[in-house]
Amino acid sequence: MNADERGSKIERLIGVHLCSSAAKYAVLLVTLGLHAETGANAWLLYQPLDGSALQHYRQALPAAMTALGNSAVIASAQGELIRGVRGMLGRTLRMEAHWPAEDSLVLGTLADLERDAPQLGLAGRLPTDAFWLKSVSAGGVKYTIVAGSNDRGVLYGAFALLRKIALGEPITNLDEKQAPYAPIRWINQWDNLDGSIERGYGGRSIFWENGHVRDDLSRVAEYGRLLASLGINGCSINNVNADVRLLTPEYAPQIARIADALRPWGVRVAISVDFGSPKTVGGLDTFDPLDRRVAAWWAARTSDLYRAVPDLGGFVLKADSEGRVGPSTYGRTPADAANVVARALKPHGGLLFYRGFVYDHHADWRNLKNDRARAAYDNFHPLDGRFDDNVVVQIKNGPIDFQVREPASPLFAGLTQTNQAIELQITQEYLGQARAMVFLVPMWKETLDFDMGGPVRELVSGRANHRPTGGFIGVANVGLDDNWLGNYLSQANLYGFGRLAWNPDLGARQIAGEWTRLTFGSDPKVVDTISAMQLQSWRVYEDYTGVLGLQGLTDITGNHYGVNVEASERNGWGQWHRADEHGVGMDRTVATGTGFIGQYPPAAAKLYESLETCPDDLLLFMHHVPYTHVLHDGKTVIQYIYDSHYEGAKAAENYVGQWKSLRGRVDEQRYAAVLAQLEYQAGQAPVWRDAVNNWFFRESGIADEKGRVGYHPGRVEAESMHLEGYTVVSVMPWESASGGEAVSCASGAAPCAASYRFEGAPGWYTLRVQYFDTNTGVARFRLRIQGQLVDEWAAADHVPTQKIDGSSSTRRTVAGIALRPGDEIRIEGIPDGGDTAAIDYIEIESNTN
Ligand code: GCV
Repeated sequence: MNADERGSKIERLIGVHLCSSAAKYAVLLVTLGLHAETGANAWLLYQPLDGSALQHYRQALPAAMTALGNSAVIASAQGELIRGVRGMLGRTLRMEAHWPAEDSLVLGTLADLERDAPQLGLAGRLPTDAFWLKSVSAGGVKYTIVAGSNDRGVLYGAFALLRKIALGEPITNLDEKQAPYAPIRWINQWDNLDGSIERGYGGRSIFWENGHVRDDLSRVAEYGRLLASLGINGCSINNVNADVRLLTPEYAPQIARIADALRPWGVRVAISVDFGSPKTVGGLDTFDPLDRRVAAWWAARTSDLYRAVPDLGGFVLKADSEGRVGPSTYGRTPADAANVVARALKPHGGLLFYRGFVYDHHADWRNLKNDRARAAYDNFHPLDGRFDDNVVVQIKNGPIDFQVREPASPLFAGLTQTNQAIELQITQEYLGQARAMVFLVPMWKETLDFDMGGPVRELVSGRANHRPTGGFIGVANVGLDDNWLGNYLSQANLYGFGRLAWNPDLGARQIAGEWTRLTFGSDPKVVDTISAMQLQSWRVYEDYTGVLGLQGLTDITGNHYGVNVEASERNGWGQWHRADEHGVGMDRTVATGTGFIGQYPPAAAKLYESLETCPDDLLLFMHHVPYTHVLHDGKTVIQYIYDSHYEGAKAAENYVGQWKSLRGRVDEQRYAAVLAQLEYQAGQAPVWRDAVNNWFFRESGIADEKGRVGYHPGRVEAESMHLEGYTVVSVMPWESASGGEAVSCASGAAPCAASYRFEGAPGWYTLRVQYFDTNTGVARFRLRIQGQLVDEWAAADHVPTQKIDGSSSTRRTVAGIALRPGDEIRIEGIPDGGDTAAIDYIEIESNTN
């Protein structure tokens, strides 16, 4: 290979062409040290090293690289090493087509290395997808070997080597073998064929638009790269609420295009299918799983698909759940349903993922013995051992539905002769929807480490019961947004999921630290601050949205986002918390309740059944208690509710200051975007705090012993202000607005104004305007003090509501206002479309600093 050929091959491999001006620009940015980051490369930034680290790794790493094998996956590994080393060390590895006579990086499967380079003495076996990083000397030449059990293992080894450099870990005298904890390390995407994504907060689908696969699949390949860097080896590409069209012949070549884009990264594609397909698209008069024609249809259709995508990973099936048809139509079981599809996949090596999320969403809420939490175990445990060996029962981490805190699903222990996988939700459906910082790894760790006759991680991976397969599935729902998930900080959850799927023994602290270093650089102040914020964020979010196992007190029949304490009650969805004037919590005990606790193995059941031993964090998930019940920490339930909501909201407010301390240490683009996100969260948290606390105060009649609930010094309700054009409206639910009311400017009445005469002491103040930003238009606001315009802004956010409620409630903070007694504080609202420039209140806070 001549120099030009080598050069262009490298460019092809790394997918970059450094034309002269781009190269100059890149150099300039490197010099400045703080690139403007879009987030597209997530944790694969390969930021330039400097100082002694740069010298060290330049010396430690050879100049040349060779690879045994020429598969697309091995080519990805080579390309990634070139890209990463160039980024971090400013050196371009020279590719050698032949066995190198100089110190080199050598890539290959262990089998190829044993065969082609016996002099290295590398022998043995590695588990599937495992890698071995090894420093070897032979004939006076030093080799850094990246060996894999297969091509995928080589790719994972390449990423691991680069990660070591980025994290400042040693790469000399290497002898490190790593094998994945479980075979299944998959992503599910809930993308619809029209390009929308159910519970997706990072933009439109990277796979689909207008009913077909996108022409441009470059983001799919980039996604494959991110997934491969974590060792993720499968991805389902459409919503589990599956579109039946996907099984029609015209989609096979389209699915094949996605598979082609992901294959170089070792990621196998799977699709979600609809159980009614034999009838709806197959033209049969039935989809009864025990009907021979149905079995034949699944077999034929599956074979057709495998002709187009020979390495298809399999199918995901949601049946008899939330309106999806299933085997119950014919009185058949989930095992009957799973097996008929699994048998069609079996000859092709495919897996059938049958979702354990099967429950009745029309349950009678009046019956205190009804309990949705029981459903997965009740439906699947009796069938244990009756599923074929290429069926995997895919079980959500908790028995309800990705709430802010749930116990581990008892079904993990309820299947010992059936493959299973844990389903974790990376997309933050019930956890702030990419608007709140919530690092989910600590939550996932609690579940994976929970002992149910063996830790959950051992049960789901198949290790505990010696199953042929098992593992981890993450619902990611990335989209076309540059940063994939709608904000920069949520990327830590995708990273964390992948790292845990590879090795669930890793700690949350380690994962947070790694991710921060890889994503924001190694400045210790940055690493410490962001890691600390991430590590506290789940508890903070829980503190102001759903404590003591209450789950999220959100609008569960609507957007799953804003506060709505009673939305879960008096309907069939079964997310009841059963709060009334006497007490709160679901009685799930065996003794007096629904019996859910009895689904756990004896030790866990004993722990939860007794009020003495049930952990406070899950108390109200397991028990119904009076508000005066005293927790292990010595507080009453009601006081704990009040305190934690104040603490959570305060901690959310503190994020802003913590983040501001990083100004100049994080590139301006991410700094500004994260700051805006955290300021928004700091304004949402008090909405939750006040709503939940006021609701429980009214219900229980028990006052906050610290006197805060219902008392807000400095707050002036908009409805008590002097109104011009604005009218007072009742807000539903009442707790989502201060005093249950707001003022709204009917369109056509524009502009409206609410004013207030300040009578406090002269001084410096911070003004907070709590207003509502619905997604029905872009209202504008002006703040005047004594006629002087001091701020104006547009309500241009896209919160998931059209209503004046807890979801749209947000705030504007204006610091540094000098007020004198008699000053008029005046807010003018200019409505737009359906956005009525509604205001809840203002808060005037003395600020002498
Ligand atoms: C894809 C919850 C979500 C649904 C989701 C469902 C599931 O109910 O709100 O959007 O549907 O879980 O996991 O199937």
